[in-house]
Amino acid sequence: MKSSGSFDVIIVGAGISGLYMLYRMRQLGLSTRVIEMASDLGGTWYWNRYPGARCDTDTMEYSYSFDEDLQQEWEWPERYPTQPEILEYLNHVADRFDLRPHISFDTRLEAAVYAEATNHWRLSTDGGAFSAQFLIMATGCLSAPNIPDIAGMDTFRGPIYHTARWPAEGLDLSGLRVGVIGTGSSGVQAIPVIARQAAHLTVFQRSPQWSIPARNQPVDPAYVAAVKSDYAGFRARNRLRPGADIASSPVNDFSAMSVSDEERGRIFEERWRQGGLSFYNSFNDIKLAPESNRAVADFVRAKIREIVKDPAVAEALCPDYTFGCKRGVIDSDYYETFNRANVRLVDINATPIHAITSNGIRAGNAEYDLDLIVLATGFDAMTGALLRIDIRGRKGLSLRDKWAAGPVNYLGLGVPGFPNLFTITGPGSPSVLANMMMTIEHHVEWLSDCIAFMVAEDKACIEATEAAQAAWVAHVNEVAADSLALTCHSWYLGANIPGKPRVFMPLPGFPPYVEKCNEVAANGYEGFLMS
Ligand code: FAD
Ligand code: N01
Repeated sequence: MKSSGSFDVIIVGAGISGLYMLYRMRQLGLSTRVIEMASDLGGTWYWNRYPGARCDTDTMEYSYSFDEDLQQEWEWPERYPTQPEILEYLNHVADRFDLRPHISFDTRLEAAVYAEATNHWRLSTDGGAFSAQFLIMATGCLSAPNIPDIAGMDTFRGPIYHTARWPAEGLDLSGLRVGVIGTGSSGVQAIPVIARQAAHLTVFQRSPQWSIPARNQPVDPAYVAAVKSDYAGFRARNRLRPGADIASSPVNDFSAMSVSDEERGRIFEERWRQGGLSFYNSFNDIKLAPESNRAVADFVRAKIREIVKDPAVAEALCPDYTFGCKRGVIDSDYYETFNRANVRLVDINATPIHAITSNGIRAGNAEYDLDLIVLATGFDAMTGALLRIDIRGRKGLSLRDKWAAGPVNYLGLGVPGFPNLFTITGPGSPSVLANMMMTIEHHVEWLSDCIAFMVAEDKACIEATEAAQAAWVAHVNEVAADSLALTCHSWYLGANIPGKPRVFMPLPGFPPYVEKCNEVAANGYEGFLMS
């Protein structure tokens, strides 16, 4: 339903964040509308329908925790939920809590302007005009697709699909020669499935990937029963972890270098067999200490060489950059796929892509004939969705100008100069470095409490102060400075987008962040001015 009008609260985006925010605002009795550019709800799980798309957080952890009956009743079949299963779950949540009637689909927010005289945001969309006292951006951290600018793209005679814009009706790839550009999480999930469906697959790899076996399997009923016997306690324990996840596989709280070579190898093997992102918790310093990092990197490279039969292909698949400096990746048969006769790897560092032609892709001196091209090229992460909207705060201040040298804000939630505007999972918060179900719930609950406080105290306007922003940005930079994630090219740093400022955008460490947010609220929303 398209519509327009004036509301207490407008939420942009109907993904996991927007749906829960809507639920909380309706509980407060505020008139609320969600505007969503897609034709249906689900956000990430609506858009990413590529073959093999699924979550890499364990199912018992990647679901809402706010409603005990919901979490007790919902059943997940496997260790990692698939895209259709998560979409079905989100539709169930929307129906269960009667959220759908309050969402305007096919409505893209193009511009938002703060009107000082009325303390309202005026919104222009491709559907109609809206206004609201509070504007909540639930537009997603990984929602603005990165479409690379490759010469000749419009000359290709077949279709080109980005993984996050896959046709809803699906695609029959049988008999086709497919090219995939990109080997991040999306590419690594899609490549083995496409290889099984297509006549031939060519993978264009810019950076080789560190990937750990997912070891997907049916969920163990005994494990589910144990979690459900105290789901609240399980969630509480998760929230105490830096990544708000993997309660089932704790961090070994000692250095990789504190044990013998033999013991280190045994622990890596054990975690490799268990599979999943818990491999990153094999020791407490593999992402921090160079020597421990070298040990884990050598272990994974040895695994790649063991799995991939052609030594030249194996070498091309072995990364030489810091293990864990990009977002962790897990796979089902990724490296094994390169043993298939119908799969070819093209190292585009050695032979760069020059152009897309009518027949395929020209890289180095070769032309690869293709029927369909897949762009698994990721996202303009964390800031992309926000900056694609023309957002103007006090005195016409533009968010694009304010963030020209990189995003700055307070707690990842509010930006000085932009009153009554909040970002869920904004840069400067731990969002993408943790189980996002937990980081989203935390932001939504903090924001609803803040708005409830304002209603109770008869306050109409809230705005982060410049001083609070300056201290917060300094804090984020200081915490991130220790991270090996600063040492390589990744979307955390904006390095995947030509011209984007190189700033480490997320804040490592969920529990101390929650503590800080609690403290701010307990001190009457310290660092924000309310009037
Ligand atoms: P989104 O789901 O991105 O929703 C944002 C919504 O805003 C979208 O529907 C979009 O259409 C809408 N929107 C944006 N701009 C506008 C506009 N201008 N006007 C109107 N609407 C707009 N996280 C994990 O913790 N674990 C995982 O295993 C995991 N797997 C992932 C797998 C994939 C393929 C991807 C891409 C991400 C994954 N993530 C994972 C991160 C994931 O994005 C979050 O877990 C979560 O789904 C984000 O929800 P959200 O509602 O904040 O944002
Ligand atoms: O995107 P990416 P993604 N020419 O940016 C390459 C979440 N997620 O969609 O590394 C050629 O990671 C690029 O190369 P390089 C998760 O948080 C989770 O895969 O920049 N190549 C890289 O190989 C994840 O981190 C799941 O050198 C180009 C790839 O494209 C995030 O979403 C599944 C290029 C992009 O990798 C993003 O993942 C999917 C160009 N011009 C996504 N531009 C789960 O399993 C980019 N590349 C949970």
